Amino acid sequence: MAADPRSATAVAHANIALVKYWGKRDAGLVLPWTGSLSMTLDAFSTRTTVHLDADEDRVRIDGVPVTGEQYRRVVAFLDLVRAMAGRSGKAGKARVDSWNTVPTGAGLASSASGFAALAVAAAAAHGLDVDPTALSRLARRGSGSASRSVFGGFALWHAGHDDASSYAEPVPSPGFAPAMVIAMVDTGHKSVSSREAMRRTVETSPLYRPWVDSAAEDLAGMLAAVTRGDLDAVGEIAERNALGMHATMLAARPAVRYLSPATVAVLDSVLELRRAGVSAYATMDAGPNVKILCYPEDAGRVAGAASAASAHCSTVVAGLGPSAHLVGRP
Ligand code: 2P0
Repeated sequence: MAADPRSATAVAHANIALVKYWGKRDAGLVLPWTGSLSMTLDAFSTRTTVHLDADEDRVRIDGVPVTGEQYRRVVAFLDLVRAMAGRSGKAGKARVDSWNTVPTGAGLASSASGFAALAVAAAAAHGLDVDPTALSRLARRGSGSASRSVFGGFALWHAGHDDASSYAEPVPSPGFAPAMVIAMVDTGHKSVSSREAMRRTVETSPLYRPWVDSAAEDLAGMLAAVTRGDLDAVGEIAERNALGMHATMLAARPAVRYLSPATVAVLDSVLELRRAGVSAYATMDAGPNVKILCYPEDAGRVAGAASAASAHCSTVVAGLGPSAHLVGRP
């Protein structure tokens, strides 16, 4: 039995994958088919407080009570933490209060920062003594990409083959601190969840297996490029990996298409920048927004080009963000 029930607050930041996670081989344990590598951002975070003083689990995001599937997902995660702490029944029921600076469910990694913050806060509230690897494995059970938001800077999520071997770890990148321009063309809630989209892609897309095969080469190349701080190599691999991921879902049955005309207009602006000699490379996740990797000194020009490309595009310039961490007792 762990220490007496208490409260904890944690902050975690969003991460954007440069080599993507897309598809599970074990949905229960959230084991991916491929390894992935990401950059944690200093923009977009989640701050979550867990109080172990409730009769039933209560969850609020941005002040609004969470219900339905989203609630069940959080409760299943809290059950995991309770099991780790040796608590069962009513013991350890939680009040969870979460505040996002990420638009929720818009392909801007809200579940990554959300479950990383929840993992850190819930483990601390239960008095669990867990190292970063164990926290990463725990966060993974909430949402795959959350395994990477446990770490700041660059993080590599090893696909692994079971619960113990599937975790993220930091990738040292001395002196390499690119900017990422987030070009938001639509922050509305996505029509198909990434969870459903990747399930459909794995089960029905004839392009899925070739993408998995190519991902191993992308991951090895990305690891080397990040380690030596080669922005152009990082960008080239990130862009081809993301376009390939979207190709797999376009070929799913029925197709999943997150990319909109505004996405394509911003992608065109990135190509134009490269033709003009600017190192700028795009990646897109489960939504229409575009994330553009560049040197910090070019970020203003890149943001301007993206804004000019699409009428409703707003931009945020991000750098490397910190690890998920506790922020003291509420
Ligand atoms: C990624 N994405 O690597 C990829 C690229 C979206 C596109 O991880 O089902 O919310 O909770 O494990 O982590 C989004 O998927 O999915 C995601 P679950 P998650 O960032």
